Amino acid sequence: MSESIPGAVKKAFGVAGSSSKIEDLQRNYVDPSSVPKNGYTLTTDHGVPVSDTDNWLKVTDGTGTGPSLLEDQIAREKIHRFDHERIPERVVHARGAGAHGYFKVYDNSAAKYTSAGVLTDSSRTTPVFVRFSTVQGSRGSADTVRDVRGFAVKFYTPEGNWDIVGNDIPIFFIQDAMKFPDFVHAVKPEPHNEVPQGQSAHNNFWDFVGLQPESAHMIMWVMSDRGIPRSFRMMQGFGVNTYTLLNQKGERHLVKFHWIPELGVHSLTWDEALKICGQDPDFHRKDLAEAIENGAPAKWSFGIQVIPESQEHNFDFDPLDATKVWPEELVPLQIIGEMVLDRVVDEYFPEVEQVAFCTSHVVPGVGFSDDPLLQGRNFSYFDTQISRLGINWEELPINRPVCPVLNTQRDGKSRHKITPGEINYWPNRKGVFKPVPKEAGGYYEYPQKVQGIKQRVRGAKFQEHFNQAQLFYNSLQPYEKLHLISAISFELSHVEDPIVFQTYTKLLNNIDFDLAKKVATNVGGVIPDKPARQNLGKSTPTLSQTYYAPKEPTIKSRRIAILLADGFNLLEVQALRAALKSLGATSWVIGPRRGDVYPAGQDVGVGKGLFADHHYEGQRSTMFDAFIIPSGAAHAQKLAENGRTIHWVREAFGHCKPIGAIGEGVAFLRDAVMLPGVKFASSAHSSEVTSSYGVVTVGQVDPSSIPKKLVKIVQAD
Ligand code: HDE
Repeated sequence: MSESIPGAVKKAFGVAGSSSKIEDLQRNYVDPSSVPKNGYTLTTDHGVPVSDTDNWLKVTDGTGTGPSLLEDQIAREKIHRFDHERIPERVVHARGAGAHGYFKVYDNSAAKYTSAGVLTDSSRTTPVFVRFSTVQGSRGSADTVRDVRGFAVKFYTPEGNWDIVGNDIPIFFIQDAMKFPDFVHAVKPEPHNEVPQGQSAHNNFWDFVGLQPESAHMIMWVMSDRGIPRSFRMMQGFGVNTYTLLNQKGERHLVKFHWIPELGVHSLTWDEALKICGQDPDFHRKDLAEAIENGAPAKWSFGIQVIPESQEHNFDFDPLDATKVWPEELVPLQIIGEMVLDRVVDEYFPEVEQVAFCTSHVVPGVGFSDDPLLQGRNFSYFDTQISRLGINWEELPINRPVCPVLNTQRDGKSRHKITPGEINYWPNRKGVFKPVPKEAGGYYEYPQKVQGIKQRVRGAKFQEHFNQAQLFYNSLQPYEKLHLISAISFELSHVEDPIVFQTYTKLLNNIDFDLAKKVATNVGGVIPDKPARQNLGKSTPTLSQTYYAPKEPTIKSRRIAILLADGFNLLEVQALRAALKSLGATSWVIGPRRGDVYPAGQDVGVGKGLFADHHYEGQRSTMFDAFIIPSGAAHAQKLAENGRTIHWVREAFGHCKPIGAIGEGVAFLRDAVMLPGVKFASSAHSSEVTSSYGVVTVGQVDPSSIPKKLVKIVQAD
């Protein structure tokens, strides 16, 4: 490849993040830098060279104005194409971001459960494409809203595509797929005024979930910090539904799929989430790309929880009920592999918008269960892809498998493939399109015995809705409980109809008395005088996101700001940046202007200062995980005279961010910012002071040691 090839195309043809799927996609890449053989640089869609793409054909009298002519087929083509650029957005999960990567299993330990090569063959590297999404908002909504996040993974295996269409929360709002349209209508903007966008804080949603107690457990999760993740890269993923694994011996196990992020599970604070919605609505989308492009691929370990079919009825919950978790002390999680996302997309629409997932897409060795939510999903996804993309959606580059697709299915709108030969049926005289026996790897259904009465009913254990909602609540850290109480209170405060917020505050009393009292007091609901149900006091550590902190604290891929004014200490800042880089963090200089900021003792002049990435108004403290104020008398004085920089620090402190300061930077914190509850030693050059709010101030120390101190605190965030 020549050096002149632009970045996007070079990436496409280069080795980074290459896989059989990337090579497959390259077949469709357009290389804008390669001059076509005919020498044309701009053509119509039918390849005819275009001499003017700016002026519609007109009749003029020489002045250049006059009626435009409909006969201009080149202008018409351009407008026609534009008019049809949009396709229907996804009815849910409309807003998303995606990346390419790979999946590997560590060994063949899952072979006792499944014959699927993707889960048992450790010599394989399976290409994947992952799309993360919010659920409620439309395609143009903000990333950091309170919502469930979609976590959909497409594995391109030699046995065909396998999709785990999951979420960042292990359970769901409803038990039976037939309720899905009601649920989605209730949570989406209300029909009379299309309000609200990107949130569930409204009458209809809380009306529905108040009358639908099976949602109680999911409400606890989505109102917890899980609903406002710091990053897609710091979320767990779950298949949610119960699938099955089928082994070589023909034995079947129930299974749940889990993804655990290498960086731990972290959230924004609600105040940050609200502000980022306005400051940078693409925060999560950009975070994913920024980390990958800065050499910090996103990584998850992959685990399975397995229940032998014979033990399906041994629990006090039904393992086929998607509103329940399988507590890990009852069904241990077995980590068997990992997934890495190491390559950003090159064009959003053909990759992220056109990718289409189906829960029904499984490979031999993986199957379905009678989970009534999954059964309905297996119908719904294929159906929705037809309306979004057309019946030949599986031929689109991002969706097509890396293995051959051979069958008698033909025609339909926008058929792409040309299949030579006169045979399009089976059986046929030539023996083509011959079914593959199961012994040779053909997909087959487990011979499940089914008998019974046709009825519209739910299982007996599906009727219990509060035990696990309570288990989840009890498992949270005290501060997580406070966040949850604030979140429900925020939402119910936006509910105007008293019937709705009163119903919900009553319902909460089935989960926990204290929770119900606090929320009811905040929102003017029904304050209970005694618990509606006893709190059984059960908890399990794996439900709190604090459980997933990485063994070794890390600052990798975190955004650290260095707050500067003219007159700062340059050597110190250089040492800091080098130390941050070596720990895998990115550092950003925030100064009075985007451009040169001048260190102490340095003349003002072009190229003589340190380049600031943003000015104080350009990026707020909410965009960073931690920040540092270096020393320098003039710089500290200027920061102290500026209301915005003082606000910067106070705001970050309010969000419990680690703050590092050196020398006069400490004095700025102590004298100008005046953080409540933080005690400083008397000298400006004090030794380290750490407050419970996560502030670390550092006096006369080696600046390169600060990032390591920040690591611990960022981690606890
Ligand atoms: Fe979905 N869901 N869903 N869902 N879902 C869709 O399919 C549906 C459910 C999930 O990035 C739609 O392609 C039904 C649970 C994700 O492209 C649609 C039911 C879970 C995505 C659909 C559910 C999910 C979707 C809309 C109840 C977590 C985005 C566009 C039975 C395990 C995939 C589309 C992407 C998308 C139907 C419930 C996750 C309409 C009927 C539970 C991550 O087909």
